Amino acid sequence: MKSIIVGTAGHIDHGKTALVKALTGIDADRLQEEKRRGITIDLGFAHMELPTANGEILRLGFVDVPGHERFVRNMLAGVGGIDLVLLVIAADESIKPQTREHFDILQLIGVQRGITVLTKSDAVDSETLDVVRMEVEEFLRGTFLESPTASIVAVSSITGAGLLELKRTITDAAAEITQRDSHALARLPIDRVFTMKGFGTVVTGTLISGEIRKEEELEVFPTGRRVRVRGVQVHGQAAESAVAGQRTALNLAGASVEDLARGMTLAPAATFSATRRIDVQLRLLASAPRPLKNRVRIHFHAHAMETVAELKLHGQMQIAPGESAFARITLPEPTLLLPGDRFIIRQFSPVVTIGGGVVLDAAPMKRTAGLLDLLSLLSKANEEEIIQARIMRQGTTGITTAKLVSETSWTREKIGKLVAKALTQGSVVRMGDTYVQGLAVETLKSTLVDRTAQFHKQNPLVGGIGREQLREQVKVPNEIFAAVLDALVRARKLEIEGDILRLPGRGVVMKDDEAESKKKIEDAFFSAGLKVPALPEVLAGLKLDKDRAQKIVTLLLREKALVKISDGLVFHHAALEELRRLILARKTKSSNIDVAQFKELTGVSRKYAIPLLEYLDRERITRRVGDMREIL
Ligand SMILES: Nc1nc2c(ncn2[C@@H]2O[C@H](COP(=O)(O)OP(=O)(O)OP(=O)(O)O)[C@@H](O)[C@H]2O)c(=O)[nH]1
Ligand SMILES: [Mg+2]
Repeated sequence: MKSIIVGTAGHIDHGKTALVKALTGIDADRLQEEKRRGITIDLGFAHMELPTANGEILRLGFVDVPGHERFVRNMLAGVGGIDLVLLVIAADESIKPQTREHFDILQLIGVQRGITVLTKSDAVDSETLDVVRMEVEEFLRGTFLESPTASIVAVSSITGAGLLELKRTITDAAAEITQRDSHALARLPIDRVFTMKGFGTVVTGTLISGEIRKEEELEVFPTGRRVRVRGVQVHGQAAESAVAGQRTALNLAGASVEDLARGMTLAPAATFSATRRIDVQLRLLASAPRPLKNRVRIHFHAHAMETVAELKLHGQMQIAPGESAFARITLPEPTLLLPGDRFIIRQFSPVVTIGGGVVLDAAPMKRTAGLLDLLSLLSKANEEEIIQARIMRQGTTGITTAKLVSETSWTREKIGKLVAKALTQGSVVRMGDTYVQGLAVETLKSTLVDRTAQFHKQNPLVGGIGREQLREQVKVPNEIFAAVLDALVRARKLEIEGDILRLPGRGVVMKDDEAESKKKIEDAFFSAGLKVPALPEVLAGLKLDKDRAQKIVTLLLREKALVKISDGLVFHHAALEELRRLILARKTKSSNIDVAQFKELTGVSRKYAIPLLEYLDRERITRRVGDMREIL
């Protein structure tokens, strides 16, 4: 069963609501004030089912919009999700201002299919009807409603003339419409919020993509509130789920009517993020009263939301009526918008529709080099290229699948398929859950090798560069750094020992005086046994400057010839081995030793005894028990 949304459009009093009623039997004017004044103020809804030529059932959800020029903003809130438009033109009045404005909006929003309905055919004679038909054909020339691609049907909602033909035309047109993707991630722009006795909070909207099931957890944008779907209704009947292209009512747990409003959007929890900046492709209507300047305030409408926003043209100071441009729109509040979303802009004052367009990027980056190229690529809609461009612009930072999902609204599966070829070709590399451009990885590899070589050159007395120190220099996420390092080690471009990275075969390069000093330091500690000299004294006796001498000590510590047991207290490892033997030998006599006995056994002063005993504790040769040590 196919579900599509039919919207009305057209000038005030041209018979939109009457037509919906004649088709569906439902009066879409639900407000008291509407009934009293005989005009539509806000969106109205209706539904019906029609059998198609091949015997299937077509489910139609209707969105009836107001024609009054003061309520265009309400019309805009409803027009977002429609698949098929009925452009209503009264035969006794022909084309009027809101016929034009609504039709402009439909084209800017990108509505692809529609039927032009000449209403009130009973109110005119056949000659007049023919004249109006010709005027209308002229008006529609070159647009998506041009005949014979789209039909013009004359009806009377009073006599019922033409209604059967219109129904047939609707089912024919519906057959040409591809059902919205119910496997995509769900998005429901909210157009109504109310409470219902026995149900609690209810929201309605046109489900523009995906599917929403009972018991599902959803996130409210932009507030971030989590809600649970207690119940789903489609066309006034309880259902297990609603799918894209259906007018949908949800009974929600976790939010009251005060927490929700028209313009908010429901989407799967923890999947998307709201944004305040979007890059767009924009078209100024040929009928716009003046050129569009850079940095102007405009009224911005997308889905069911509207706000005042700032518009900045990319690389242009202004555009003339009828022209297109790339632009950045800055919104006052974070909003859930995604590439492909359509929007309308209206002049700040006086308020008239002047243009509209499509969102290209709802996660624009700060760096602007190559921005126009990127936007032109994003506007061409080659999905493989779009994914690659989104990976590429992140450089060596890469981008996770989750972030790609939130940037594109494509599912993980779809993204997986779109990068598959690039992965085999190596133009994209996958590291954990992060995709990185192949070229960026290669650049990173040579940077790491270069930096290591540079380090060797500047620090000949150090065996290699610390892992973290190198990562700090290149500033890439740990996951990517680790993976690239691993690849370099496997390719024998780098060696790693503990936390130290070096070029293969490289290590400390010592000059003669340095080698001599190294030997002197080691000898001094070796011959001292446990009665070690103070380190600064030893270093002072060398011919080297302090800095190089300190590096040699670090080298000896790293080679484990010397061992540091506390601040400023260093021993030769042979002396500590000897100590270990002494202690273990004592165990044959007694399993305990106190500080005095330790001093006697080793001949060291108290100043050394305590740190040495603590060292032995750490090494698990002894264990402190009160004032004593137990030998383990
Ligand atoms: N004679 C005749 N009158 C019609 C026909 N359709 C609608 N009307 C009348 O035209 C008037 C306006 O009809 P609506 O359906 O409310 O017009 P609308 O386009 O919904 O108006 P807005 O929603 O306010 O823009 C009403 O008085 C209707 O009875 C028709 O086919 N023939
Ligand atoms: Mg109406």
